[in-house]
Amino acid sequence: MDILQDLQWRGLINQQTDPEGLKAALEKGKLSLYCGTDPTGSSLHIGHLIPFIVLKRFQMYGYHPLILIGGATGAIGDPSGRSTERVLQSVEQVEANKKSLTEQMEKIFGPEFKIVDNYSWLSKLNLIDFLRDFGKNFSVNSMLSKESVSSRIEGGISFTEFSYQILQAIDFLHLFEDEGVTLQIGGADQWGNLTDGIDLIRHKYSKAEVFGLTIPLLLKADGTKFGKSAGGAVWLNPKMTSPYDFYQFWINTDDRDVVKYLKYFTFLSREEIENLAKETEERPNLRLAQKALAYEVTEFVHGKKEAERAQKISSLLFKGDVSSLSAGEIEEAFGSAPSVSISADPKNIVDLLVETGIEKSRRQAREDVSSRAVSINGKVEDSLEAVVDPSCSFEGRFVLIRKGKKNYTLARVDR
Ligand code: 629
Repeated sequence: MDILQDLQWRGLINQQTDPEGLKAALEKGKLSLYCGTDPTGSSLHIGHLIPFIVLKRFQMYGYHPLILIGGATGAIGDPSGRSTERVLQSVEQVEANKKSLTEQMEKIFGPEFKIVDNYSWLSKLNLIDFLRDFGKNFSVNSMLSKESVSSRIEGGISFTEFSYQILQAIDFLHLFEDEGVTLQIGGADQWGNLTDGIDLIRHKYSKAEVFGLTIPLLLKADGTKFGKSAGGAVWLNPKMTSPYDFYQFWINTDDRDVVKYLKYFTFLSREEIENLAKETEERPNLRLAQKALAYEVTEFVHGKKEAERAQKISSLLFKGDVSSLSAGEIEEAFGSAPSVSISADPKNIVDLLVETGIEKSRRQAREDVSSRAVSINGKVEDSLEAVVDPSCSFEGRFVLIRKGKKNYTLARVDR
């Protein structure tokens, strides 16, 4: 299988400017390509990840990928895929975001990925040169016809965002000249920006063989937006979405989506993915495909140690075996569950449930305990006389209270 067949099989190709030409160029061997992202936030989320994983796939086939962080374009705002004008970010904000995104990319993709910042060339352009050297090559009519602009004519678009496409085109030209980059990839929303770059390069170098390739927008089987969990976006920054929550997001993938995600997000082989597809058909309740997906993506983003830890927490919780978790693991697993604080002294179970607000009344608390609906640190507690000693569990730091099937409350012990 070559890279294009691989991408095709994975369903990762949306549009290509010149499929035959790109195929021929790839067959020749060496080729450099890039994908950019703007520092509009302090972390990437899993939606951003797709084209960068595609970069990695190219690298695995021996091509040379570059990541561009848009220090300049991030200060302008891409109208692509947006229905309303963006609020300008402050220069300091762009700077801070750029720093975190660069670190994040370095951590995930490693030192063999070159990272460039378009601020280093775009900030050197002066207005007169910009209009003379580049503006002349853009027809306003064609700029207006781009989906990113035409969809905004009615609602309005500023000159700032309207000009964005020229900047991204200059980037492609710059990377073509300086780094020999001949292919730009991006999500489907980037098509207009990619083709602008190719047109600009061809204005100057009429015989240049340059290409654009876009990746389909990922849609979920149930029609809702990909990449959102109950708590909002799924971030790559472990401080914003813990590795355990990240793992959990993938574990919860619908059977109808799981094979597609394995193809998009993992480096498992065709054979491995086809086996998991068969497992999902024949034994969906084992959720082997979801487990493989969660492990692989968590490992790619957070590393082996975190992936194994998330896997362990998840399987112990599934078995209801919380007592084998460490205090740190409890904190990670229940960090987003409701939490209360309690004192360190031993207390009666009914008092505990009422004082923490888990139960509204003593009567209700007694009823739930007697009917075996309450468990403490993973064990059902049905005696009304039971005493809970916070110093006895999870290094004296937590008591984990469960009411009903899965309503967990994490009681943090005051120290
Ligand atoms: C200068 C800036 C370039 C090349 C690209 C860019 C960024 C591009 C953009 N991308 C999106 C972003 O930054 O806005 N103009 O949020 C985002 N991208 C990943 C995918 C995308 C795209 O980071 O390409 O399609 C989302 O899946 O929206 O010289």
